[in-house]
Amino acid sequence: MIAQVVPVLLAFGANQGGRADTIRAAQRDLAATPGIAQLTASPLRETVALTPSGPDPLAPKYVNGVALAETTLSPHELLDVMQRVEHEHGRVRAERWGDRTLDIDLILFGGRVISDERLTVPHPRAHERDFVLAPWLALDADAVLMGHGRVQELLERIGDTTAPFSGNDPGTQPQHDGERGAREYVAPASETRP
Ligand code: A4P
Ligand code: MG
Repeated sequence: MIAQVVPVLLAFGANQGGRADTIRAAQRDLAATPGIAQLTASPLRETVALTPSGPDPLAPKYVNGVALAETTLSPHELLDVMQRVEHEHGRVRAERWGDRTLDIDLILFGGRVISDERLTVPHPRAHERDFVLAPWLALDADAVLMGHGRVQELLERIGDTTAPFSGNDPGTQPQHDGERGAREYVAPASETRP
């Protein structure tokens, strides 16, 4: 049987350590994983930490971004890969919405609606998060979030508090993400066809 190729949207967040380097390394790891191809990453944004009691400007800021990709993995196989990559980049699950070196969320898996004990897709909070919508819009001006409509309109409705990330985290190599343009091909397509 030929596996079906499904477009997916992944969201990345980090507010500890070398935030941008960790996200870019995780995206490279995902792009090199069998069954994941055509990974295209958004520019990164710096964002205020959203905590269970609301935005906290005093908490360590996040770097956030999204990536579009294609996969022949099942949703749960993809979640396993995402959680392995989180773990390899030092993610410790301590408290919900707690500070983290890396969080990877599955926002969309093709047109599938999934609701079980491990996975809720489309991601139930994506439509109200500027730190997901803003980088997604930079990647795809026509993006639509299934069940909620155009990303541009959603972002206008909630307001965009995110900022371009062009700085460096202490101890990391200089990078100027904001100058690279909206699309960054993390791995050549020829190397990563599923
Ligand atoms: N899970 C269910 N659905 C999904 C999905 N679509 N994608 C399950 C990924 N995981 C999904 O996740 C807990 C469980 O959710 C997983 O075991 C998986 O089976 P987690 O990553 O261990 O915990 P978490 O991330 O703390 O919880 P949660 O509810 O996923 O939080 P969110 O919604 O990801 O929010 N502020 C800023 N500025 N930027 C951020 O990126 N992120 C969060 C986390 C909070 N505040 C933030 C940011
Ligand atoms: Mg998460």
